[in-house]
Amino acid sequence: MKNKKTFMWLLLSLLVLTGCGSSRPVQTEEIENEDAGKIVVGFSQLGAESDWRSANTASMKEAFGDGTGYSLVFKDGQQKQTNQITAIRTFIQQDVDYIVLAPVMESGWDSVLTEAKQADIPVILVDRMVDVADRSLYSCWVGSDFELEGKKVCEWLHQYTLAKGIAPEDLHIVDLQGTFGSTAQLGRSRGLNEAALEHGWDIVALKDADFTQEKGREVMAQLLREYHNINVVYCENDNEAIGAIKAIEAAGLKAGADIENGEIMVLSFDGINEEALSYMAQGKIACIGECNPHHGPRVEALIQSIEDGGIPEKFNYVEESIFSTIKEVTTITVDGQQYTVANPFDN
Ligand code: GZL
Repeated sequence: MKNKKTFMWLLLSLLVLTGCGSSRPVQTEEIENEDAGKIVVGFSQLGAESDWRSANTASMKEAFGDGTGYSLVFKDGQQKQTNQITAIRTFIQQDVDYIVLAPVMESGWDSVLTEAKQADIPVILVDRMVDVADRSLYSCWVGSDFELEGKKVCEWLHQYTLAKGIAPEDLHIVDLQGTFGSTAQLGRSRGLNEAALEHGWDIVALKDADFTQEKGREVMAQLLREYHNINVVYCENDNEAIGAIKAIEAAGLKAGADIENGEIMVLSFDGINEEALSYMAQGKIACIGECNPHHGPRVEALIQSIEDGGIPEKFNYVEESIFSTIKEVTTITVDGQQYTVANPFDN
């Protein structure tokens, strides 16, 4: 990929310097002197909705930033698929070497990724997945197993109820779902649904809280007005959990693990947000399923593998832990694999 771009740049520079071709000075965005010889990466990030997303963006900008052999063209989709599709079309026009996409939702990518394929530009997916008929539309994907994340947090909850002698039918759970239709939401919601069916838990309600703090607060406040038996809230990310805790406390209730004495147990995902971790230290968040945002180095390694003529693994999962300060549950087993529950404050 790089050689093709370098040749084109040199040819064009020659034309401009010798006065051949157009007399107009070349005024296009993609032909920047300092980009010559660099691998140009167009990154369509879905938004800036959460601390996890900010950490993911920082990781990508570090991996492809100044001083690396790359030139990064970054576009923030502001959580709208139409913006991401426009960004990809811009990358195609700019004839970047690679397109990296963190898709806001799974559906709706077939035509624009077909355009990228027809332009012979490899697409690498990061974080979430796309649901396309033709998997050759992307070279590879790196991210988390979101259903496993959900299974781990739910197994932690199951082990907690066993340790405390809480009957499964006494759990009344609300699911504050992430951005509806995103891979993270689909996987984490599936994990809860399967555990509830297996253990006989009561799922009181499921509501889209879009991975944001404000929506988490708003949705939890509404649910507390509608239902008076909620004793577990399953937040599909930390920002939602912070919002839910603010709603719980605004309603004069208490976030905590003492379900039998009226506290509302808060479960969450990510483990990035300092405020969420401080809530865990205060006992307001009982368990967090880790979700690793540091994909920059992994995406860079995949690009290098392709540059070196290799064919990377199609799906590349990151290792993740589970966090809690509650001593009753120290290990969990999911799908035959044992996981140690880590206390994030143990140094
Ligand atoms: C998970 C990622 C999710 C995070 C949220 O990989 O897609 O989106 O869990 C973020 O915090 O908004």
